[in-house]
Amino acid sequence: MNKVFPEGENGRIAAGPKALPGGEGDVPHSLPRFLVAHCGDPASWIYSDQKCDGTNNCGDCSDELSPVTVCPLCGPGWWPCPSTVFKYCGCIPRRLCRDHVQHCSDWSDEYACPGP
Ligand SMILES: [Ca+2]
Repeated sequence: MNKVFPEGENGRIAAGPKALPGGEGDVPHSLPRFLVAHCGDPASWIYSDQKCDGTNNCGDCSDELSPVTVCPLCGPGWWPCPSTVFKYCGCIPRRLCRDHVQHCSDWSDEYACPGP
């Protein structure tokens, strides 16, 4: 599938459903249903492969966290914690651990995470 909207850091999509084609409230009926996932806000939608990809695409993390979305545990390159960064939700990339900048609300990225 070709995605035509701008991409953010590391090829990931810049956060926010409003960046998507069609925009808020305009679920593309031309797309197969399995390609579209809804956010906690029913007016917002994302592509299905943006669920559980570690990036806050819905803006409220409903694509990454329960009760709207059930994701597997953080992958090997990720550290589980409540993120202070809008882009992330329940996991942050381990490369952000031990960089002397807080990325977890409990500071576990600096004190508990062993690093990348
Ligand atoms: Ca996501």
